[in-house]
Amino acid sequence: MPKVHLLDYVAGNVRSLVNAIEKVGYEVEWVRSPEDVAKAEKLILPGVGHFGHCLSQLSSAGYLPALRAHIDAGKPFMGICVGLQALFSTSAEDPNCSGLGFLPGALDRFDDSTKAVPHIGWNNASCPANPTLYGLRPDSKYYYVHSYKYPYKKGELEALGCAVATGTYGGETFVGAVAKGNVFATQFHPEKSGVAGLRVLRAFLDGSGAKALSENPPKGVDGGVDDVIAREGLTRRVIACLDVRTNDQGDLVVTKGDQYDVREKSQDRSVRNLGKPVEMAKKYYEQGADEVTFLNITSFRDCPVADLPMLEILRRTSETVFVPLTIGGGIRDTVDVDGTKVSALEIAAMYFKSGADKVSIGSDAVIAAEEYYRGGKALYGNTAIEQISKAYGNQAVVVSVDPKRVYVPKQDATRHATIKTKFPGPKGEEYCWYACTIKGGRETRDIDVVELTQAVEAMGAGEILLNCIDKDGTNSGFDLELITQVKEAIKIPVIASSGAGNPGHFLEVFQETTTDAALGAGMFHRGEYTVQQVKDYLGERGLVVRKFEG
Ligand code: 1PR
Repeated sequence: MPKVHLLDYVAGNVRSLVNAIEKVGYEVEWVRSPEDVAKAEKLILPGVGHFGHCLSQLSSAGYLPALRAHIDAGKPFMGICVGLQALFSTSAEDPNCSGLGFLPGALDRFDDSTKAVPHIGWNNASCPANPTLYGLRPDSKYYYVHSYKYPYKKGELEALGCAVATGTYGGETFVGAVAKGNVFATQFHPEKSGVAGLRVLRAFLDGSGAKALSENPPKGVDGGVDDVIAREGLTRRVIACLDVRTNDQGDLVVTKGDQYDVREKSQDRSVRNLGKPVEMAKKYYEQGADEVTFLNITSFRDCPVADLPMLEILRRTSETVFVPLTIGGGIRDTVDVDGTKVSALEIAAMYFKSGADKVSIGSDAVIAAEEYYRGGKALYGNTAIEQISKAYGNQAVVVSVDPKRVYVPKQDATRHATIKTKFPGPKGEEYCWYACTIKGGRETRDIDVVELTQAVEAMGAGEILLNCIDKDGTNSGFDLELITQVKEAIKIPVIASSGAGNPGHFLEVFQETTTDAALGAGMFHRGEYTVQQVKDYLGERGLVVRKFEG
């Protein structure tokens, strides 16, 4: 197999990139020292996390001169995500740190006054002057996850000889991909962008992208993307969620509860078995799921360090599923069966190395948020959320919330953030608040969803997976009131979850709330609807969705 060198300077969560490279027929050779860069013909610099962290790591390990030399020698170079950002001079994310300076200019942060930041999801990378630049297609969508971006100014980079593809999010047009000579970089993750992304990787690896660019060179200032053409491209994300647990025979199965009760109603009360995790994840990927989430729902009892089958599930899934994979359950400091202490960060690292792109933290986030308020909102950097987001970036940390309605007769009957509900309680109560629970809903805590989500946002969580125990498995639609309350409280993206029973429920949650994504489980597992049917339904009604490319 032909080879490509990969510079994994950060934390080792590049498993999905390695899988994608292998999928398109190349073998990864690891760069272990600056001397290895000189040996590389084709080099990929992936990037995760923080600009400053990335650049200072590269700098202290002596990589910067080697990277510049590789680029100056005219050898193929590809940067991904922070790997694109590293090509610029500076970033507002860490003004004290310099980039490679291959391109002039400073990155800035998305404006979060009117939209969720980070920008997470599927968006365009379109280059009207060169529509097939490195395998890009105008109608394809690519998976982005970033808070900082290079703002696109028509003609600026083109005047320097670049071909530029852009995306637009909340009125801000940014550089989605840039190519100049031997250098190509994407802000999006090709390895997580399904078939569309694999095409881009292949175009870099087999040299066809660079060849086509030399035959159809950038058109200078005239090749710029017109503001009028730049259109809002972020799609509505539809996520398939698989609750996984060990059944009574000891096998890991996909299950699904009704209000978190996953046992059959029949007399034997066995764990409901809806199928095999790896096969089902692949099926949803092929139906067009924009992300797949695994929740290991017995993990609050079982130590995940011993839970090698779950790691194996991730490894196998990431070989065939090229969209983001999230894994939740049991991410907290723990003690292994042999008495060894294992930190949440170490557990997360195992999951990332096995192919996860994000980890989802449930119970431990609630405990951490309670301590945050007890300590007067002080942050000490010692929570799982802070440690994992520092090492892998905010985008890698999802907090899964399991709230339950608590009805009250009056708005001020509790210290908690109440809402007036259209669905009064059993005694006609017109107000309710949402209490957070831990251990899969078994224990209710005195903290509400507003408090929890604001605390974890402050700690560095990048996204909220907002379940609702009252709605879970009911097929009666999402809890729009809950979603609205949480969306108003925070800036990070929210995934609406629990209650989806048909495509109309997805349309409703996207139209009636500002949710950033919506997740379904039971309706997909029971075969009532496919992911594709949901997306077709949304698309037919004018919502922007990603079409699956086979
Ligand atoms: O607390 O960090 O160990 O994480 C445990 C994780 O497992 C949490 O994310 C928690 O939500 C989840 N969990 C624990 N017990 C259950 C259970 O069902 N008994 N599942 C459980 C949560 C909720 C959703 C579900 C949606 C959509 N499942 O993921 O998929 O409600 O369902 P629907 O579309 O069929 O209505 P920790």
